[in-house]
Amino acid sequence: FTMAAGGGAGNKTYSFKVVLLGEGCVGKTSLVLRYCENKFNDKHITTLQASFLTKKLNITGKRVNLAIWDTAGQERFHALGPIYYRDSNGAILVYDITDEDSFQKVKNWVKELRKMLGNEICLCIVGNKVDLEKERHVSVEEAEGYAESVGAKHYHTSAKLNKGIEELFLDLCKRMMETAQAEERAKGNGASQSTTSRRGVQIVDDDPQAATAAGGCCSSA
Ligand SMILES: Nc1nc2c(ncn2[C@@H]2O[C@H](COP(=O)(O)OP(=O)(O)OP(=O)(O)O)[C@@H](O)[C@H]2O)c(=O)[nH]1
Ligand SMILES: [Mg+2]
Repeated sequence: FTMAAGGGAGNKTYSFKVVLLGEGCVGKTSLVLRYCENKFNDKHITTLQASFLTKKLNITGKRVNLAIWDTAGQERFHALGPIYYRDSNGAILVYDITDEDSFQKVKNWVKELRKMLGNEICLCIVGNKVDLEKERHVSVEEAEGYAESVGAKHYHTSAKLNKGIEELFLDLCKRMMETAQAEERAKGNGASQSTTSRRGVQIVDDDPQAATAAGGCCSSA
């Protein structure tokens, strides 16, 4: 099928997997909880291994199911990273703007992801805790310049004040949709097997007869 099958836009459901990575205590869980449940907890409850939440969106008439994987930042869990990022469509690399080391950690994740996955994953670099602007230790210019230099987009968020989070996920979804559409077109043009299935993207047509599940996917949809 093609993107236009079934009479035009509005009849597709995209399923994307997104992973959050970053040092402990930068606010990964807080960002996900704010986004999915509009909750915020002042206490730091360390994530063990990883946890998973889902979110449904409708973007210009197209349904998007997000599976959001919140990973543990503690160094002892680092080796589990590949389990969660391997088949992700997008990665959100979070640092705390008051903590320089956490920004260095983002750079390490970028290196690892580019090495393991190449350019096929949409990267977001997120400076969280912008409500603590007075204690900022990572310069905006440096962070944005770095993001641009590695082909990532940079965002400023506060899970505490619910700032920048909707924009972050919406923008990421749009980028992942563009990537999926480009891959679909490539497939339609007779290009070799798309990498879509490897990365777990699934585009399902509403028409059950035309429905196509593009390979093994993390989604239960
Ligand atoms: N001021 C402020 N504090 C925040 C913000 N986001 C998170 N926090 C606090 O930072 C601490 C750590 O937040 P978590 O979301 O648990 O951090 P995490 O990155 O999931 O940590 P690990 O699970 O250990 O990797 C908590 O005390 C949060 O309340 C924010 O935007 N502003
Ligand atoms: Mg956590």
